[in-house]
Amino acid sequence: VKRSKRQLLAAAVFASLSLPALSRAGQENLVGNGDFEKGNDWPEGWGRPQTGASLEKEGGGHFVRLAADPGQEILLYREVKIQERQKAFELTYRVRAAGIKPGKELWFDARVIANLKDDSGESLDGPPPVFFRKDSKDWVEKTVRFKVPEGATKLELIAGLFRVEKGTFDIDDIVLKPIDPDSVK
Ligand SMILES: [Ca+2]
Repeated sequence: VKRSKRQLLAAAVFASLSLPALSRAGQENLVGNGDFEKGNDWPEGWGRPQTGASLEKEGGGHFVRLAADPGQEILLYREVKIQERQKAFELTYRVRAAGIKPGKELWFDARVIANLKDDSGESLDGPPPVFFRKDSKDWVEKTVRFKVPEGATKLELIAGLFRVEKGTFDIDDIVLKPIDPDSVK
């Protein structure tokens, strides 16, 4: 009895150690360096906006801060090629909007957009943008799940400040992973 109990315990410990690793491996992030932890004064793999963007430190990690420059679009941009077998995605990220004063038009705010395009560059139906026109108070985590429309071969990820008058938009932990399309309503 003693022995089998020990075996059981060993199995339980093994399971608790191995399960998170397995699920991480099964959830490969298609946005490399989406947590901005690789790189010195700017994260590797990310184009740097001409003005208003910096890599900041907080709580032992890093995030990107975009700071408003009136009339300017200060954007992080990433393109992901969509594989044939990928029929739906889950996009998650953390953002913090502070002191946002939107610009004149409805879309002149802080927002994160996922554009789906076909080979000719034509935009297809994608998820609605997530936008902020005022403070988020603190970091907020967002999750967007969507199906890949027929013919989509490219996903454009754009996060930034679209001609806002004032404010900062902090971004971290961008994760894009394929999911089962049946899990998206
Ligand atoms: Ca980070």
